[in-house]
Amino acid sequence: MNLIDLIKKEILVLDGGTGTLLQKSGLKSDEMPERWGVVNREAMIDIHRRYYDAGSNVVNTNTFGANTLHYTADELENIVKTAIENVREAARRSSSGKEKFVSYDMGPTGRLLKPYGDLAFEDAVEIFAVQARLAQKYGADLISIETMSDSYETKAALLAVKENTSLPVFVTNAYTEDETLLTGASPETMVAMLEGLGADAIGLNCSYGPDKLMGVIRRIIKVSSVPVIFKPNAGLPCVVNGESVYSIEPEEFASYIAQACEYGVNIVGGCCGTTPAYIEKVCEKINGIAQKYSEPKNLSVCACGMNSVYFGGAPVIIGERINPTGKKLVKQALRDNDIDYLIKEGIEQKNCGAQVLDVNCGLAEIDEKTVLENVTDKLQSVCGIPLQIDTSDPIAMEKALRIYNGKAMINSVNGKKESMDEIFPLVKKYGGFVVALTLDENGIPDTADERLAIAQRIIDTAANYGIGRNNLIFDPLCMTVSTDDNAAKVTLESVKLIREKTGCNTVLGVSNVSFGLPRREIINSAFFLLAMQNGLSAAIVNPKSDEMMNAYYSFLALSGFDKSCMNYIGRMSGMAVSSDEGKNDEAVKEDIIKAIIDGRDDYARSLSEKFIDETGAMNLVNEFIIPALDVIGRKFEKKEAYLPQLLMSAEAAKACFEVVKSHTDLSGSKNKYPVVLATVSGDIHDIGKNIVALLLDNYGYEVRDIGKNVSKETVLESVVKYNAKLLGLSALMTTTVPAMAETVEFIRKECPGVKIMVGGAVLTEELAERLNADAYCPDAMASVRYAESLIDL
Ligand code: B12
Repeated sequence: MNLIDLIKKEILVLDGGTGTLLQKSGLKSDEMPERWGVVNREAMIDIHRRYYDAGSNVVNTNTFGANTLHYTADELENIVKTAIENVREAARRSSSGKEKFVSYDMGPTGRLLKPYGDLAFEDAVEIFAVQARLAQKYGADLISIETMSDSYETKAALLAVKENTSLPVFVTNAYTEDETLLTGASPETMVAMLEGLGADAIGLNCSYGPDKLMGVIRRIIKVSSVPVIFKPNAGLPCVVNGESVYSIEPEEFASYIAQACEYGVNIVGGCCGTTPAYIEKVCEKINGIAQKYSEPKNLSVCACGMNSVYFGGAPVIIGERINPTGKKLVKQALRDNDIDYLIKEGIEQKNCGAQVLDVNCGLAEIDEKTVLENVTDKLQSVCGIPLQIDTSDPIAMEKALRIYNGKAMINSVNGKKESMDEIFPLVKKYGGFVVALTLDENGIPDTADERLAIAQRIIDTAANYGIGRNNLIFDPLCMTVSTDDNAAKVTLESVKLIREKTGCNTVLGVSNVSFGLPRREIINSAFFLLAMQNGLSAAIVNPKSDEMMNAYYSFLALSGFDKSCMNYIGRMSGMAVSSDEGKNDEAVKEDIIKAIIDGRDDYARSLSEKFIDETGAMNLVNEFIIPALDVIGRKFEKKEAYLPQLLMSAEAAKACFEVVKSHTDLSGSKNKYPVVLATVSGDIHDIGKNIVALLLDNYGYEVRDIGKNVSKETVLESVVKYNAKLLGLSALMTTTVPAMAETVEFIRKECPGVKIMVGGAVLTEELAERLNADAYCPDAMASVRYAESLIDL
């Protein structure tokens, strides 16, 4: 039976972990598992066979890390071919009477994608594409993308599979304890994005034991229209007699899995620590539980790399400001490629209450295709809310949708055949929530009924492309009332009619209504209120306009969307505070700090350049850069910010730091003595250590900064090579304090003459003493004082 049909009938059983079994069969810790599986075929086939015998329908190939980053093209091809044959052979040898499928296993690259890491999105797509083509060539029945902890990399993998194969594809992510991916995406966001891209089943694997993951799996079940996969670990590992032992036994594990099936999970299995014994128990416990095949949820949603916005409840605000039409400064910014200006507009709109940002770069004199892609890329890395890709050029639209991390809003399609032919294939391929304008070859009709008729035609055509009406949001369009007395009235009727007759959401660019009239915001806000009262689901407005947002928050409070009027009260108290306009010194300081917190590197750099003479180089470090990093660090700790934001802030801090460097006089004579500086092994924080290096350099020391994540052996090598009198070690995490302890001990033993100072946010005087360091330096100045004290020794 075909795999997808089988899932409709019964709960599909995947395999369990392979790592432990491979080790038991002889894999050494320094061997590549994929290569091992090619050399030790019989042992490999036996592991797979045991899973089929235990009751698995689907067994994964031993190809988790089989990619071009780890293997040459020739070896990779041989690995994929052999790995698939191994599972196929195991299926043949198994005595189980169940339906059996061979799944090509696709794990993450192990690298972070740009802008947070160094791997370009298209390079990631190509790495996965090579594997996908081989998987299909050598006869896999499906592809399982698994253990992905970044939404953007997950998209790269899924896109590669869809573009290069016709195989069914399962996608599972690894979630953290706070129910997000490492880079911040929520389960709802992952479902929105992966469904949009055409995954056949979605879920989670690895992470923790099933007990800790019930919350995430229920959130996935609630929103997913495709089958849901649950493949957790056997609890948490602990080391007993040198061996990893997992905390959850097969019986308990299987009970959790059975419970998850009762909630609506459709595909089950195990990850790290699970064995054929777990799968056997799972099969026993789920026996008799009926498959609750996922019903379409018909949600209307868009998403960015972190969160999702749903439509159909309280109206959604879409910020209109990143659009050159009628905006001189935006035009100029687009001409000058001043992306930072657009980012500032984006952040300000978000802070004023926008939930989605419209992005329109349509200006005749620029290359819209390149600029829209670039602006989309930059905005999505710092703004943290979904984008609406707004262009009439389908090529520009595709480029932006391709690199978009999430499920975008798309602006727009209309009732003309040509428009639907161009836009719907893009919506189908990349996923998207698309604005549909009720106009066609004959223009915009005069009556609400005719606009409804166009909407119906668009719905029918979309259905032919496999796009549900939940992914359409109708814009019945509004002309100005200054030239047509009925313009607003017909539009309001259309909003109501389309909502009632089709059930679809509606959106309006509200400000069109007032072209040619004085005091436009007054009539705009009145029209906005009327439209919301007629059922408008979203509005493209200026969130920086008080009139519009006052109308919006009043509407929410008056219509029961604002519990205890909390948002209304919050806004009104916030307004009183933000009315201070003057840009005094304090305001400048706030701007630099905010630029770092928001991760705006260009802006942070330009502000630093502008004000460094006033503030002084070290003040810029102590009063701006460090406090800003403290704020983002605290937000990270409180889960108000995620790793991508931390990374973007660190980049912005670095940009300021470069300015500090270029303004600091490093010409002082280097006649003091050699100092080696390093951040210890396992720790990649180096901003603090760089400041220490800068200051010591400035004071005339011969600084040898050997970088971050440095092993104790390398530290020793440098201490000897440079004949250092003083060694400075940095560590910022509790987890890297042991590495610091080892390094100090090692250097003491090998090089007893060298003095050691330590620093970094986790250290204290007491801890430094325990580590047997000679000095603890709470800040960079302390390192200079300590270095000075050694001059005469
Ligand atoms: C920026 C930052 C990052 C950047 C680092 C970029 C870079 N190139 O350094 C990025 C985004 C990459 C990052 C990654 C991670 N980070 Co981080 N990060 C921070 C943050 C916000 C600021 C650190 C900083 O630069 N401070 C400013 C500098 C100037 O201060 P400083 O380092 O303390 O240095 C001063 C003194 O301590 C002293 N000093 C420092 N070193 C030395 C050395 C010597 C020899 C001397 C004499 C003095 C000295 O002088 C300096 C100048 O005055 C902190 C939060 C915070 N506010 O501390 C978290 C923080 C350190 N990170 C944290 C974590 C958990 C991580 C990650 C594990 C996140 C993840 N889940 O992946 C990864 C770690 C990866 C790894 N293996 O190292 C935690 C650590 C928790 C803990 N106690 O263990 C923190 C505290 C955030 C938090 N509140 O949870 N991070």
